[in-house]
Amino acid sequence: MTGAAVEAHQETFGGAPEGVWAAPGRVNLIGEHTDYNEGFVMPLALPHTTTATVSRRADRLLRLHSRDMPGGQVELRLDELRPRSVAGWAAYPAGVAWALQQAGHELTGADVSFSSNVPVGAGLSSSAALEVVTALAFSDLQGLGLPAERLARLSQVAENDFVGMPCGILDQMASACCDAGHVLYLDTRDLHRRQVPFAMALEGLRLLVVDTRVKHSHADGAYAERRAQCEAGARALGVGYLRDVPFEGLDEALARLGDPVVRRRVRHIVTENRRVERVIELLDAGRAREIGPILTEGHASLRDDFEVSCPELDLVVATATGGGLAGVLGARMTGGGFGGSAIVLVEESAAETVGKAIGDAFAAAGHAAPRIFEAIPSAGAQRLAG
Ligand code: GAF
Repeated sequence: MTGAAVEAHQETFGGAPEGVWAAPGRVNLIGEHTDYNEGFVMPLALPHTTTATVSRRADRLLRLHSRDMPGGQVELRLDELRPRSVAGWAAYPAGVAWALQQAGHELTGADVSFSSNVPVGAGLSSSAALEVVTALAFSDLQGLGLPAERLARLSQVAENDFVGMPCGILDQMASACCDAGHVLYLDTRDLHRRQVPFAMALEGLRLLVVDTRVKHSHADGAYAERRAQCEAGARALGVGYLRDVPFEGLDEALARLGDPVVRRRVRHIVTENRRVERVIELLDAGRAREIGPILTEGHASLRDDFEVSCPELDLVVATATGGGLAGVLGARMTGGGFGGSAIVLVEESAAETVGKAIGDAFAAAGHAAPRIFEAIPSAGAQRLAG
């Protein structure tokens, strides 16, 4: 991939790049919609990455090219970047350049060529991969030496303030900070984190990703609405964030909420944080097989209380966990929802049968065939060459 990326850079910009960087997509094992409530998440990086070949320029121009996106080269002036001034995929790297400058870091300009095999629109953080690879490359090339969590934070600022999507920090931290063979246990309040061994193959397990290939059009608006509902819940309960509502005090908290929708949203967040704690306890105790039912419970909460699932995601989970298949430990949607991907934890010996059953169920329901692959916990963002 590196050789082809270097060649593409040369063809596009007429000179060799100074380096090649990569940042991965992710799945989240558990802890969904908790990040903007200052709660807990547990992602793992995928082997799928976005690479960037970069060479510096001295004239404060940013020339961006993607081998996967139509439309050719995008040329921008660093001094003219303004929130929401760039459309399409280029908004993500441009937003990172803008966020770095807003934070007081000097950029001189750059030629950047991107290439990616992270599925786009699949809820697997292709946007975060694009942001984080840009942040790391610019930090390295401009000698900024920014630590991984700072790269993640600036990438989130780019997405929140430049692109205009009010996401939390789950995806950017996953792409910047994951380690191969591990899940990342992250407290989004202070970004305290711990790498937790997750060598499924050694335990005879497989984590399947099922990309439903659907993305419902209302996803962005509905995400912002969920966030606002959580903030309303926190205000009504007199806490800064829903993270501060203890699981033990949940019933009492729910009884104080008049709005049934807000009540459901609060219940999801508080129980989801508890589920992350239960999963981490089991993984720490070397009992990975037992996390399955907690994943499935998490799906029900996202479907019924948080209302961010969709028929295709529910079909994956129902088919996998409905009782007819041996070797399924648990399943849930992963990421923001309203389409995108689900994960299914299975015994290695059952992986093929389960994948086929899900494919058959999609065909029977008249849905396009899902894309199914194994989630191999992989490395976070890194410099590949140069
Ligand atoms: C999306 C967002 F970008 C994340 O910040 C997170 O909230 C996730 O949905 C849900 O857990 O991926």
